[in-house]
Amino acid sequence: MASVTSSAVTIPSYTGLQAVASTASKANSVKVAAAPSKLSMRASLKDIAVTAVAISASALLASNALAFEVLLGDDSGGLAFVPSSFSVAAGETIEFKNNIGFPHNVVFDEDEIPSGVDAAKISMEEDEYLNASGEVYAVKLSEKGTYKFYCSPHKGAGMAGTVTVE
Ligand SMILES: [Cu+2]
Repeated sequence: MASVTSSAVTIPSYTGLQAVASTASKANSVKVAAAPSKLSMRASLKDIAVTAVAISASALLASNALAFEVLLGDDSGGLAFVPSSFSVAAGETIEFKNNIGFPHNVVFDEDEIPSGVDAAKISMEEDEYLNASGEVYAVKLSEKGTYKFYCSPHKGAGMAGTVTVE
């Protein structure tokens, strides 16, 4: 019995999780318990691959039709919103996406937005930051007009922008 157990464990050539699983299902519970590290490692690698696919799919969705994307920090390391001046439709999602040179944030200037709009409701806190590449701050502006915004850590360096909601 002991020799059968060890051969059943070493037979799988690990061409895929499927092969491992079907071999394991023919084994009794003792054998499954004895086949530990390779099986669990395969499973976790597969989980990681599935997660990566899910992330790239949602990133595609987000950057294509559903939202207007603005990068925080230009690709050469400049402290800027890219683009820094743009137009969106009322209610369209704007995704401010952390790129380079962070921490950044997005604060709308309470004196440079349409009257009646509460700057606090559409802004990040002055001391709240996007700290990792790819982090997103998303906002929808429903009132038409011109809005000016800035990044509070880099306001002095000119990191600011204008969005026109049409
Ligand atoms: Cu910044």
